[in-house]
Amino acid sequence: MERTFLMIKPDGVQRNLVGEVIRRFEAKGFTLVGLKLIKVSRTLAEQHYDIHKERPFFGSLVDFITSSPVVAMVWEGDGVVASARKIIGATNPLTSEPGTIRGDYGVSIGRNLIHGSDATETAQREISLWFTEDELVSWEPNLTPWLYE
Ligand code: IDP
Repeated sequence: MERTFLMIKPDGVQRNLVGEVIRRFEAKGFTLVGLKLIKVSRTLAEQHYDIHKERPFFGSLVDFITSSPVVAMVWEGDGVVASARKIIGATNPLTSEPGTIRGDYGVSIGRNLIHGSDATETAQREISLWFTEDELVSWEPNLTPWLYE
């Protein structure tokens, strides 16, 4: 079953949106297989956003991600990587569709509430960067037959 990595960023935690974000993914029918609240180290933030290291916003992005706790999560389900990106919405909350997390709760690109892996390969890299194998729980929800034919 496909897995993706999601991180509720410091603004999402500070704005008390942790429950709302988790509610949306639970209600959709995805399965939570890993969850932790952490204060991110600079090393981890820099590794996570390595692809953006030459961008002008890299320093402020790392400052922001390390400024206050984040909620790191792994979710499982058919097509969860692409579906989570749709639930999250476009990078700039001002142009994210209403109904998406960023579209409903954000107003600025540097405070866009949540990260979601952009492809299955990225998801694998991010899951192993943020979680050890024994922090992930494989389980079969009783709801499965009511979610999948
Ligand atoms: P994504 O989070 O939608 O995948 P990316 O382009 O991978 O978007 O950018 C990673 C993160 O970097 C964004 O979520 C946002 O927090 C930040 N970011 C991207 N572009 C800008 C910018 O132009 N100014 C400030 N922050 C940015």
